[in-house]
Amino acid sequence: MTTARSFYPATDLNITAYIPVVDRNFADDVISGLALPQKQLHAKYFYDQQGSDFFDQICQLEEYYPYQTELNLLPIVASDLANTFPTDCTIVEFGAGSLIKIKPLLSAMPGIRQFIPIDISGIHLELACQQLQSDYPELIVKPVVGDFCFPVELPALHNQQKIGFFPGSTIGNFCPAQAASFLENARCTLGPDSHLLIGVDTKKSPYYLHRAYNDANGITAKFNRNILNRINRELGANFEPDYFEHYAFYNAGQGRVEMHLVSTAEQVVDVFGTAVSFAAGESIHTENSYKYTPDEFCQLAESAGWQVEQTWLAEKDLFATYLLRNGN
Ligand code: AVJ
Repeated sequence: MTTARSFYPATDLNITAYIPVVDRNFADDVISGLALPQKQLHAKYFYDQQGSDFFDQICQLEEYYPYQTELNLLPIVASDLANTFPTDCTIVEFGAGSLIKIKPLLSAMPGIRQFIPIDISGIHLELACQQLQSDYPELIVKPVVGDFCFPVELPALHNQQKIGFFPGSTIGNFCPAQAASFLENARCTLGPDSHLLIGVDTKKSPYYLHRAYNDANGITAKFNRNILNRINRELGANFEPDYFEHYAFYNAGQGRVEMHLVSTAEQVVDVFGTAVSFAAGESIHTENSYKYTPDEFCQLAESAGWQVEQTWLAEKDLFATYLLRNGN
């Protein structure tokens, strides 16, 4: 109920092959997003196989500080947490991607028995799990392909201590109200006495933020445009990605980096049988990446029923990790 199947068995027709069908959720979201006065696409649709690969390349960029900054902080977090969670813990990671950030936790916290990574990109997740399993043969790995924008059904978790893990400031893709409801949902999913370890990008110099989303090699631009290629591939549209410019800037009033794709010409695109027209200079808003001061984030977490137990700030306050506790 959380993920749309993109294939179904054609048993009625007595054919053994699976017939690909268009993912209705994706198609409907794209059509309705492009019908808005400010055209928009949901950032979760960046992450097909190709988009997940581009995102991995972004993480290797010197300009994209959140990745390496958080990765440097996690061994410290993990050694602080080793005593808090000594035995029989299950970690549930939301938006697990390439499964790199779980490694410092697994290495320093022997109490982690079981790992449940949730990701929207099935093939990417499967490959990453195989790799992780060979590095940590004792670990029980139970991947779940799903969209954590909706409540995700987890495998039965009996009496283990549950720790949610949501690194990378992925929460920044939600607007604050959605972020609060994500946090509430996660609290219900994880249950009483659970914890949530969450990485959140901080507010900082707009120059520094701008650089992180406008890298010199244009990888972020490729990542941004890939969403149009994906729509072409999966929904049979005829976007000409070269006629859309990557545009990213820090919107200080909203406290977020915005990414857009700006049409360089007046054009009409056929999307799944719907004609979508663009004026020259008109944009599709493809991503928000909200930044929070520690005070702002603690308030948000508390409004969603979590208590903030511990805060770790990276060098120069470039990034923050919080340990939240479900008091209920
Ligand atoms: C994965 C959503 C945290 O917002 O910084 C990176 C995605 N977009 N470069 C972010 C992203 C452009 C990233 N998140």
